[in-house]
Amino acid sequence: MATKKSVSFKEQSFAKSLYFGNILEEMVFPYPEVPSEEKETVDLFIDSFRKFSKKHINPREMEKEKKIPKDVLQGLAELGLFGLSFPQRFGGAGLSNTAYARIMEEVCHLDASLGVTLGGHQSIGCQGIALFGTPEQKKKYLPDCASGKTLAAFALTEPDAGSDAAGIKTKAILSDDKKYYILNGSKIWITNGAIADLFTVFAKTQIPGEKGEEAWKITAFIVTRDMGVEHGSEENKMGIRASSTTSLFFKDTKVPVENVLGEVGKGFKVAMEILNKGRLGLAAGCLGGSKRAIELAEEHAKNRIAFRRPIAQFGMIQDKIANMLMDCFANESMVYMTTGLIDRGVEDYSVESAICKVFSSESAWRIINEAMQIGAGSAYMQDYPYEQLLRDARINIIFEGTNEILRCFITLSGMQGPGNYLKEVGKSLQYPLKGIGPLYQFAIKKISRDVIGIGDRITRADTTFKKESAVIEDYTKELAQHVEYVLRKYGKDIWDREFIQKRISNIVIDLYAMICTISRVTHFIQKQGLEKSKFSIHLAQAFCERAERRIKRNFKAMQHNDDERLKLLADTQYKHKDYPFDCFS
Ligand code: MYA
Repeated sequence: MATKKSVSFKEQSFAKSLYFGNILEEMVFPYPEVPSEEKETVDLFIDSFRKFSKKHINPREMEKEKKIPKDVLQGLAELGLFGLSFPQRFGGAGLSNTAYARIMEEVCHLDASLGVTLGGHQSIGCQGIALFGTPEQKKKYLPDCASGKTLAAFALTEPDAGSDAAGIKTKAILSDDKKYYILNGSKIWITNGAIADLFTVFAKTQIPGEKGEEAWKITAFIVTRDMGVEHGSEENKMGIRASSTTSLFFKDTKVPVENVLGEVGKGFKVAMEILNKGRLGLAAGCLGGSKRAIELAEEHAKNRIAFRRPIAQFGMIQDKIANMLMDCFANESMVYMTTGLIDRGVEDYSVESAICKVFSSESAWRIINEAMQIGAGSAYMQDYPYEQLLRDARINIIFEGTNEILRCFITLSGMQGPGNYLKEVGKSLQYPLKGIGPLYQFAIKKISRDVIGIGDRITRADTTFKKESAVIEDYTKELAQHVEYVLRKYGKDIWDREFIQKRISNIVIDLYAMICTISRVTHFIQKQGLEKSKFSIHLAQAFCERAERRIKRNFKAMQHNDDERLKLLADTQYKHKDYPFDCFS
């Protein structure tokens, strides 16, 4: 009888395994739990933040003034909020990824600008030093970053390089004495641009290529303001107005060679790894905003009387509240599942983190928008917090990787595994002896999936979720079949098939959301019994039912769609300057 191979947490990616049709349930069951000592620490942070904010923070006022007062930043620094996840030996609080996310959630529950400032600093601004810094760099820079004495920023985006991050033009040329890199170029839309003193900057450096030719590759640098960094004026933004967003300019900025972060020429990977972490902080922030919106909407719905009843009792309001809740619950389950995976040592969480960012930002947008509808006329007025919440939330779908590029990433990165196997299988058939290894491995994966069923069963979910588990199993199998089909059909041209990428990413997002949700509620049931878990069981089942419908639609549309017509419509419109119809012509 076949026995399951034990899964090494560190080497696996749960989301990527779905593309092979495998469900690595050992990774997602049991739902990760925070040790009680860390819970106490987080409670202390949250409690002190709440007390401080009650006295000193006025989100509406900060938005009007378009800045966070210095004493607020100072107060947050004193509370230890600038170095939450950095090691204690460098002055940080040494919190886990889960604890960090929980505190970011709390901060953004109050105000997104605060979250963006703190996140811009430690999720991405100086995160690179913690992840890739040498012992000297960490010793030199992290303590001041952790204490809040130095505020940090992440400088990647340029006028001609946003989603296509590899296209940056800022150059770093090694000085003749080889002691400095001279930076020239500019960056745009940099969070903390005007208030930061330390920047993680990405620039192209000249590297000898494999055949002796020179190639320009990205390198990451730690740049401090005093090396010569200028910033532009504050951007006038739709939301997160109290946070600082400016351009940055480097004009013959001399950066010592010791300030190269990671390896020369390997800066793209440095940027991506930082963003993998950053996207989770953002997802946790969106969760905070979503919870706030639900609370506001609920309060309004209970108190607003129409037709002699609180509007909370009307079906259309109940429908909204229920949908907001289940989206938020699924989002929360995914975010803390993913941070839990990282805390348990998983190294590749890039796809999971992108999934959380996409789901979180879009669900927050839906939830806040629905809260606004429930709050109706009042919510539209600036005297109430809804409209600021809505404006603040919009950016999340855009920054730290637009949701469009992240959907491409989720699909293409996930397909890379099966793609490589198929490529190797192709080679194997050409050179059967040399390729016996890959061919054998692919066959094993395929047989284990299609015949024996290894790795495609959910055995650890509570029996309450029998139906949901079966749906995940069936659709994971179907996903792998579709992946194999499109890879065989399009080969590497799949990168240019965005309609397909969108559908596959949406299926994977929903599968991940479903499994995280049922794992979490299974954990509740084991801890507190069925009766006390009823509310969460209903939430999970309601969410899964909707996710199932979406997945079904997406699979169906893989075969039956009008993608070509949509392309034609867009291309035809591009030939016109304006909207070409008028009811009078
Ligand atoms: S910061 C700016 C954000 N910018 C972006 O996110 C850029 C988006 N673009 C990309 O991510 C990349 O360019 C993509 C790759 C994905 C499109 N992890 O050939 P490739 C590897 C690990 O596919 P490209 C901001 O907004 C890949 O496997 N590795 O590259 C501030 C390959 O490796 P290998 C990765 O086609 C906001 C290699 O790289 C990853 O050029 C402030 C090349 O890949 C990855 N993820 O494009 C926020 N991706 O060669 C403040 C790729 O070995 C905080 N690779 O095969 C807010 C918090 C609070 C929020 C509160 C709200 C309420």
